[in-house]
Amino acid sequence: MTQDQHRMPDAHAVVTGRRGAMTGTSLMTLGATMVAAPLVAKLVGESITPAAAQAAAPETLRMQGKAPLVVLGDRPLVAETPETLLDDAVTPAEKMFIRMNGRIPEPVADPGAWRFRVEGELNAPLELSVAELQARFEVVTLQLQMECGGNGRAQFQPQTRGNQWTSGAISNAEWTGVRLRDVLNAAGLKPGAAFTGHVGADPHLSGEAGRLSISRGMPIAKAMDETTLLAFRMNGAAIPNVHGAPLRLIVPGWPGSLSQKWLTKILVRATPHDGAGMGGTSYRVPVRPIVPGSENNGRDFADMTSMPVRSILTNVAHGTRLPAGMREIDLRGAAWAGDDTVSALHVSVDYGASWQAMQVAAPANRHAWQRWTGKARFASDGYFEIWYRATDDKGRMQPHAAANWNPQGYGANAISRVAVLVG
Ligand SMILES: Nc1nc2c(c(=O)[nH]1)N[C@H]1C(S)=C(S)[C@@H](COP(=O)(O)O)O[C@H]1N2
Ligand SMILES: [Mo]
Repeated sequence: MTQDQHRMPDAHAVVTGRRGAMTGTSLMTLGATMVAAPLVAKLVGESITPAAAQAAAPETLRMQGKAPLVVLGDRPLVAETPETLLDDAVTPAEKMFIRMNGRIPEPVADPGAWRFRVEGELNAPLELSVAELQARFEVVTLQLQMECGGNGRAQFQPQTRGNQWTSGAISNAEWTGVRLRDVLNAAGLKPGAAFTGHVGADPHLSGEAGRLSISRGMPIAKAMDETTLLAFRMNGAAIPNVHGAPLRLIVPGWPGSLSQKWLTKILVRATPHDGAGMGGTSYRVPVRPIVPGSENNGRDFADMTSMPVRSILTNVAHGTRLPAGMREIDLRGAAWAGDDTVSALHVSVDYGASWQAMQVAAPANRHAWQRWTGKARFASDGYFEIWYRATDDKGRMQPHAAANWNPQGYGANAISRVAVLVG
């Protein structure tokens, strides 16, 4: 099998199964009792888990090498990671969310022989194998967050089209590769080099040869950022096939769609790239806010760049029931802010009337997410909601409701809420 001529494996043979309404952690066994209460239904529209927002129980991914992720779509395959599965500082392969736009290609037999090209506005276009990339350029290893541009989409009202992600389209793996910047410098940028365009080898859903499922691009400055990598290893092992082996682009902090999997080519262009997923309302948001639910062709929109600040709570699941008399619970999670860093994480157990500061660790390196820890205190037994809110280093907080409504539902980063019942 060559990289340009994939058979059409049936990615859709992925088996899924129904499961209970809540995510499967040990705490949830107790929590399920409580979630049956109608009050949870009233929370829909906030980011209170997809499970609660759906009448039917979610489908669970059953795929070799993957945890029981929540399946949002199977054609193409899309699965999100419940927040409580994101409790590791470095996201293990099995817990990484999956976003396919086309079909999953067949694994390649010889990863080192995979060919990659840079062409376009360059003095000397290059074609190199993965083995040559590795030998010729400095190899770096970084923890990098990768978040889908549509993460949080389920918060939008009215509902927007696309996969109804809650907060689980995020990963923070440790990627090993070479800097795209070093490769572009070796090829020599011409003065007109202003944008990139990315090409991968996954077959289109239709099966039509040569048709790309997604092909996005970015301004050259982001391509030249020292954390933009051509990655060939993940978490010290081979990249799993579904996550883009043998070679993928990692563009941390910007919409995940830029992080092309099964990467074969990067075009350097004088004008913005015009591939699948560019222009119109694709990965574009209003510059001037529009009326929620209104029609818009996106002509006046701007391409999404850095993702907004967001946080997750990774050790307490929504619907957790705690023993009577319990007055304190340890909390921990992660927070990130695109190209920026997170400067604070606050928790409220009284609907935002008062907030307590948690401890936020420094990122392992630029563009890694940050872990946070702290405690929530309850004045009595009863029903509480833990609200958690991150603030970035520019002072921007997660808002109370998803802002800047747009037809394809990008950039929703409202405060998340997890319900707990004490006693
Ligand atoms: N070749 C290719 N690259 C791709 C995609 C795809 O469908 N094909 N999906 C993109 C999108 S929209 C996202 S959010 C990330 C998801 O990466 P993951 O599935 O490894 O988590 O990959 C991006 N790169
Ligand atoms: Mo995405």
